[in-house]
Amino acid sequence: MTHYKTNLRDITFNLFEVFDRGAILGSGPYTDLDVETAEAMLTEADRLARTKIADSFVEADRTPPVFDPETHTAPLPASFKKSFAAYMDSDFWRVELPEEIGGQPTPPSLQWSIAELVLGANPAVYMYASGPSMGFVIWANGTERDQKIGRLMVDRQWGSSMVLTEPDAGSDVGAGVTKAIPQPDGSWHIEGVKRFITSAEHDLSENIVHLVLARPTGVEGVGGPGTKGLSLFVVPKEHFDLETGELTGERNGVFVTGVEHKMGIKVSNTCELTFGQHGVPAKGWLLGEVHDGIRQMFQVIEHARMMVGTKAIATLSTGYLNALEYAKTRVQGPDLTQQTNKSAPRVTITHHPDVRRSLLTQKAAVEGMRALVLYTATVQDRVALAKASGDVETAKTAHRLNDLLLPIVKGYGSERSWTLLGTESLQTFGGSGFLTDYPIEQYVRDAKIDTLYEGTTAIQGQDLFFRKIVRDEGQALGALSAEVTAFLESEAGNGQLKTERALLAKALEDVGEIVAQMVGDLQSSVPMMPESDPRNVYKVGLNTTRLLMALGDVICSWLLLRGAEVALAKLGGELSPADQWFYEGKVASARWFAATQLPRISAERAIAEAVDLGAMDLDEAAF
Ligand code: ST9
Ligand code: FAD
Repeated sequence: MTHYKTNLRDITFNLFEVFDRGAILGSGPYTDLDVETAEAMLTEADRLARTKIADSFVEADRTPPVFDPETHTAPLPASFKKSFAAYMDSDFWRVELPEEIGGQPTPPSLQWSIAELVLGANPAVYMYASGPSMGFVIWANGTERDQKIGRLMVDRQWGSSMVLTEPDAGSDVGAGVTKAIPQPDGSWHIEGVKRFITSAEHDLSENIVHLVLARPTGVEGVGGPGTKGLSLFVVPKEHFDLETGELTGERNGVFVTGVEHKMGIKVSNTCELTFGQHGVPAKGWLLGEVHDGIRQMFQVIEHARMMVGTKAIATLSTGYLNALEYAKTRVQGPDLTQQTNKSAPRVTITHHPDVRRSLLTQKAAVEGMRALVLYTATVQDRVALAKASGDVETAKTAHRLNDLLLPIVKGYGSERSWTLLGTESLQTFGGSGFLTDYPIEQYVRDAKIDTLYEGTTAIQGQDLFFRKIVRDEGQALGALSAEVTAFLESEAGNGQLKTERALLAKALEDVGEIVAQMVGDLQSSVPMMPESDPRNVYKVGLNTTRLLMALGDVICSWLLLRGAEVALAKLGGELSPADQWFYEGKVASARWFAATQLPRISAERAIAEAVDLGAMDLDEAAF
């Protein structure tokens, strides 16, 4: 039986009823795609995810790959290979690629809907399958040579890895010391050790292309300190013929020298990757023949941050649905109104108010965050459509909004998902949740990584405030705020969402004040300002994660209420019982989230406004 429970109804509700994606299908770049075809794709992806892709989820966790130091290999279990093959055979990965290199033009909103289904079923399948998409990045940034490599990665379905982290360079990528030394033939020799590299070794494809950040040496004007001194290199595991892709049989000098033993996602190989230390040079090629590494790598990182947020939310979704199923059948204790009657009939735990609190908390959070992912994806639709029609200004504005939303999808999405999986989904099972008989304990182990890789939550909070708000001069935040305000001023919900609109208005005001406080603290830390104190920037740093979480709550609540508005309109008409319950559930989620989550933001504002330097003044010895 599959571990994976999906909520396709909620995905299609967001896509077609709330965000009206039907309006962008059938024309422009998506001429060949109508709503019916999109729905058929989702139905098939849902079926595949629940069956063949999910099939190896548990077994691969229990029998993870074993690293062989003699051969530098870590082969994957047979069960996982079957799941991977089913995904590759389905061609769903092509939706992320342009037609020119074998892709199927698909709006990002539909791409991420399909991705949710795969990532929830078996996240490592999606990650091992990223080679063709990485090929696209190489193709899009590359010279004629790189474009050939990019195409080969698609045509031959090669694997790939993104290679940034080193033992002393984690969050601080700019501390990386891996070197790149130019060669007379135009190639580079890479020397150094990278760690924690996902998918750097496996036996799912004949070749793996590593995209590596390294610091050029011996070249005038490039390779200085920090991230700006890093360049991006294409480093294959096996050398190949550039025209045909046939492997030459010559091994490149990049070897996996260790695979980590982890808490979760055990089937996803996390590798130490050593360059040029096994008697063979690790040969690489400078991507696009330009020294622009960190900017190029961020094209991959942006995609991967969206992916990690989507993975986290997909896992919470199946965690909630498993918990719900269990709660409907687990009989324990009497109804609270009968608690003094010792012979009262025992009821299923869904009758207990505290279990209902927990279930609604999970349901509302999942639906809010799914809406957050899909709203962000619609902003990416906007970018894609504007680019296709040559509307540069719209593309830029939408890109800025996408930039603002990404740390929220990744940082807020992963924090809320992981926390709720443990405190609510697992808790609903009682002691049984702690057992390996149910998938929840694996979900909790597998989802913890989402708050760590692709930039920890702290990094997402700083990215949000310093780069996406301050450096952007509040433009994207202002645009988003205007969208929320327009909703607040509308008659959304036909009078039935008045209380929730008032709660949202107050939360929007509170979050605005948190931003104002942080901007004030930042300004007061800048030398030249009257009475400035450079240490005041610490006050900002004490509030960045707070802002990330508070803004995430506001956006999720707004999107839930937009959904509730649609649902209320539908509830006025004739409906099947299934639709009646679905729409009632949508309204209930939105109300619950607004009532239980938004009032907390006033407390967060008070905490933010009261911030002082006490935590920074405390001697380390006193901790
Ligand atoms: C990892 C992988 O953890 C885990 C999962 C792997 C899954 C498998 C792979 C799947 C991959 C999918 C591939 C397919 C791709 C398909 C794509 C299809 C389209 N946004 O602020 P500064 C840039 S990997 C954009 O001074 P510092 C920008 O160029 C490891 N760009 O930073 C900027 O220049 P400028 C993940 C950004 O102080 C320059 O960086 N590791 C952004 O030098 C310098 O900026 C991490 O994520 C942004 N948000 O360095 C590290 N930010 O300003 C986390 C910066 O002129 N640490 N740039 O524009 C950080 O992010 C740090 O903040 C830092 C700081 C390193 C950026
Ligand atoms: P550190 O940077 O040492 O952070 C430790 C703690 O300090 C964290 O809580 C962090 O939030 C905090 N901290 C650090 N700096 C700051 C700061 N300036 N302000 C506030 N707080 C800060 N990397 C790749 O390149 N490619 C991959 O494919 C890849 N896959 C991975 C897979 C797994 C399973 C794991 C565990 C890691 C992977 N990574 C990969 C590395 C991952 O991106 C890093 O672990 C992550 O960026 C954090 O770096 P770190 O572990 O060195 O922690």
